[in-house]
Amino acid sequence: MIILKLGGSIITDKTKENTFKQKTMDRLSQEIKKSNKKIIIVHGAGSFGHILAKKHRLNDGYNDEGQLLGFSMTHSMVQKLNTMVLDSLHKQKINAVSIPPHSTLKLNNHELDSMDYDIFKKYLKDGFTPVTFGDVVLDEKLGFSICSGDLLIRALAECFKPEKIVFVMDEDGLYSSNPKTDKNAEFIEKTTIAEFEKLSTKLDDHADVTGGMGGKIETIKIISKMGINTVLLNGNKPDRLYHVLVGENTRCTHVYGGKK
Ligand code: IP8
Repeated sequence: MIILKLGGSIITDKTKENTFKQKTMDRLSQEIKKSNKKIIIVHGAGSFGHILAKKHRLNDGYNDEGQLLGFSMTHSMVQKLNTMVLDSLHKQKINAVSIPPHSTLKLNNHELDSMDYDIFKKYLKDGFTPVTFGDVVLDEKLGFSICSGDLLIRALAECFKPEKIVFVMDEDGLYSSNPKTDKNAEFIEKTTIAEFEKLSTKLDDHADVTGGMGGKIETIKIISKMGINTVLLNGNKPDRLYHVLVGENTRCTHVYGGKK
């Protein structure tokens, strides 16, 4: 089984509120279908979640009543994005079902408090493709906060021990520094957790409320220590996702898991 993260930057235009990249999503859905793999999909919120969440300071938790409408609206927008992702998967006859975090998990001071893993297990067993996403959720200490797709990846990785975790993003993979601002940035094809620990990559892709690329790098370190391999690839380039899903060579970064 594979866990697949569709980054917010690949399925939405992060600079324009609520802009879904339908064509890219449809092509990725085709590649997922063609791979014929058992997959759990996690997608980011992109411009359907981050702009509103920042405006209403939702990751700080409950401070004033005015935030409640912001919470509700953010929830509604990420749910809309999720429906568009599902529609695209359904067009390829993938049996995708939505598992919304706001009703299946709780946080405590930004950390996972409880999560209903059985629902994922049951859907997978019955031949469905569970699709979950970055969402606003209840938080025991803060009232509410944000559950990022990366937090979901960490939790699902620990529970399911997938054969690999695939991050689909808008860069070819990892670089020694930010390729958007540094023309000397070197592409990393393969790395191990030991090498990865030394890497001081600063690849901030916009100021996400949940940490941008910095958050992703932390997540990959945690996953690698579980002994799970991670692959990062560019979803704007046709067929790369398909090649990675079926284990064929393509341009991407492999982070080999291991206890060090
Ligand atoms: O895009 C964030 O999820 P992410 C969720 O996976 C919200 O970081 C609501 C901003």
